Amino acid sequence: MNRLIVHCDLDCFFAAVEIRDNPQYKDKPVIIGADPKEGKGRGVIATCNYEARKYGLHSAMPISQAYRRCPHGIYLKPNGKKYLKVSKEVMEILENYSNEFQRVGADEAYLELTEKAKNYEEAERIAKDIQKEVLEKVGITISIGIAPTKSLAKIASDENKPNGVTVVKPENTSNFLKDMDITRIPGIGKKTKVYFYKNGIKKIGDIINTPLHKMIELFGKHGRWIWNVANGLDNRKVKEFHEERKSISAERTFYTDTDNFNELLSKFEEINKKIHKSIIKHQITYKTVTLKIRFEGFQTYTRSKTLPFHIQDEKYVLSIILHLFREFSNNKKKVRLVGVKLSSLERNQKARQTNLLNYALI
Ligand code: TTP
Ligand code: MG
Repeated sequence: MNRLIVHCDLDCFFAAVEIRDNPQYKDKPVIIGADPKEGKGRGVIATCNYEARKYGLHSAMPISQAYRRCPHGIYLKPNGKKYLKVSKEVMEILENYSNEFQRVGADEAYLELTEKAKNYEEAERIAKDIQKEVLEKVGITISIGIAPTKSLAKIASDENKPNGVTVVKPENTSNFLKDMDITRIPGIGKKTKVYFYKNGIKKIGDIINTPLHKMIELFGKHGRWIWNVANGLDNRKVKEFHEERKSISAERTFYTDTDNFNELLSKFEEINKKIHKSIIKHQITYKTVTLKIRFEGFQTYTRSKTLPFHIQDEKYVLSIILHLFREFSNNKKKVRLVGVKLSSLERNQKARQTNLLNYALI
């Protein structure tokens, strides 16, 4: 089935925010980064607007070099706090457009519209709505790519910057890619490209025309990955939270060790409530519930229960925890610490509501 993946990337993000707040800079080259100190400054450019890019300026260029090329530019120090706030505002808008949302860094995000949009035309209309809403509410522009895979959507969002929408339908993929320099593939930078160039691979079309086994022979695993990208093969899902996030947990230590059941119960309730606040906010579901318990003398135990499906249910988790806790109820020692961990996380899954049948599964 054809997927509809949208990649959004703010245009010259830091510079755009400064221009929004200082409209007098609008048509001037604006450079955000280290202080140029009239050409003697150290450090680099964080970003610059498109006007400054006309002078060959770009991110990571030494600021002294930038100053030589563009001494009349407006040089500003970054204001990280402000950009973080703007980034949050933009992400709040974007995540309303799909339940399958993945933020990447401060100014990029993926949305999966496969379920939501009937076809590429509808996805394009949604992309234009996104641009309009971001501009109206936040005051900066965003470029958007729509394609059947994440890597193609990212390449597409970069195609018509600033303020562009680029649609790459599955049947147009190789036409869209074939004349591009290989550095347009995310992950191939100026340094890595040399190796590919040496082997006669300069354009993405060269990758498409090389058999997979040859790419693997020449470039190993990396060769397989870029061959897949170039051929529109990339199954990665759009996730709503970072892949590194494997679990959500919390624990509490008692002021004084205890064996009072009511005290233990209220601690479990407190921890469980705290975790679920975050779980609900991020629309996460889980399959595994783990109890952690530490007795006086530092003996620590964990016990887990994995369910056959993902759920999001605070009461149900508490009942599992109490069930797991039963094993320790005859322990003569007092409890020093209790913890709860929820893992095997997933997002965008409809959480099953608890019913009596679920309880029977404990
Ligand atoms: P990018 O999206 O790479 O750049 P950009 O948004 O400024 O420009 P474009 O229109 O090409 O997307 O990065 C987003 C922000 O991250 C950028 O505004 C500044 C910051 N950044 C750095 O601080 N250092 C860097 O080397 C890069 C690449 C970005
Ligand atoms: Mg950007």
